[in-house]
Amino acid sequence: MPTTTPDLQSLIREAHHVLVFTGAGVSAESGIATFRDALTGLWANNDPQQLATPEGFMADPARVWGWYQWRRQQLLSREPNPAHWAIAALAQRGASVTVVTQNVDDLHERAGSEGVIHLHGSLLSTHCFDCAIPAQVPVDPMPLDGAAIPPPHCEHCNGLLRPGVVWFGEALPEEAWQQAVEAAQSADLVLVVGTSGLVYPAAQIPGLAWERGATVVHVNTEPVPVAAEREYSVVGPAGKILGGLNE
Ligand code: BJW
Ligand code: ZN
Repeated sequence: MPTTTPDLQSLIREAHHVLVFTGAGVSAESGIATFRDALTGLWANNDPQQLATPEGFMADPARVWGWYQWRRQQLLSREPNPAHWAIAALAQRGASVTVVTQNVDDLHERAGSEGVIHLHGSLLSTHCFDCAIPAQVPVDPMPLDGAAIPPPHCEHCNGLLRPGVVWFGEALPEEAWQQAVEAAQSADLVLVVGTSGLVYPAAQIPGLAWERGATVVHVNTEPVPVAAEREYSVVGPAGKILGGLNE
């Protein structure tokens, strides 16, 4: 088991294809709550069965819609942090870079990353729960607090509109998943940034790359157990660790 800290600068310099696989931790320093952090995580105070499943939506659509509208409004007032900027800047260094994110925010895009692959959808998109046709829903002008708001109806079938995110028990978007698998198969370096790696199938992506010979580096505020050769854990906030790469 490698115990040394990897020289990230040289790993990046030598890589041909860098896959950056991100989770909620990459946006934590932008003020967006993670899911599973003990005190501040969204699931510390909310039941994911009620808020992030199709069954939860059917049981109480207004509660779920209100909660997501509040998160969407909050996202609009947040900014990319040094981790997002550093990830976008990797593409200027010569290597090809693919960003695969589990996040439903748009902070990678706002920092300048192109072609970001979203495995769990987007807080900013909306579609019909029944017919799946996309819809445009303006942001609420009034400040929200997460309280219940009845969702608007679909103009095609009168079904209820829902947020464009992937809930538990739902399939990941097919094209995004295929692109992520292909990126994992051709990457020679994977930076796994700010994810607990608990949610499947997304969590398989770093391992797929590792099986094909890639080096895997976890950047996380918590130590990540590494059982393998070519696998490292760098402990610290993503903004500090990755932001430091461009200094
Ligand atoms: C920092 C930091 C800083 C903090 N710097 N680091 C039993 C076993 C295995 C699987 C299953 C099972 N039972 C059910 C399943 C399947 C299920 C699953 O995996 N469940 C597990 C939880 C057990 N998966 C699914 O249901 C998926 N779909 C599926 O399997 O479909 C099958 C199917 C096929 C065909 C037809 C139909 C169905 C879908 C999963 C969808 C996940 N959705 C969510 C919500 C999105 C919407 C929303 O935002 O509300 O996605 S859940 C939530 O978890 C969100 C995230 O993308 C995802 C991953 O979380 P992430 O990003 O890792 O965040 P955290 O909070 O967990 O971790 C943050 C990390 O950052 C921590 O490590 C911190 O230490 C670190 N950190 N600050 C660096 N500054
Ligand atoms: Zn519809």
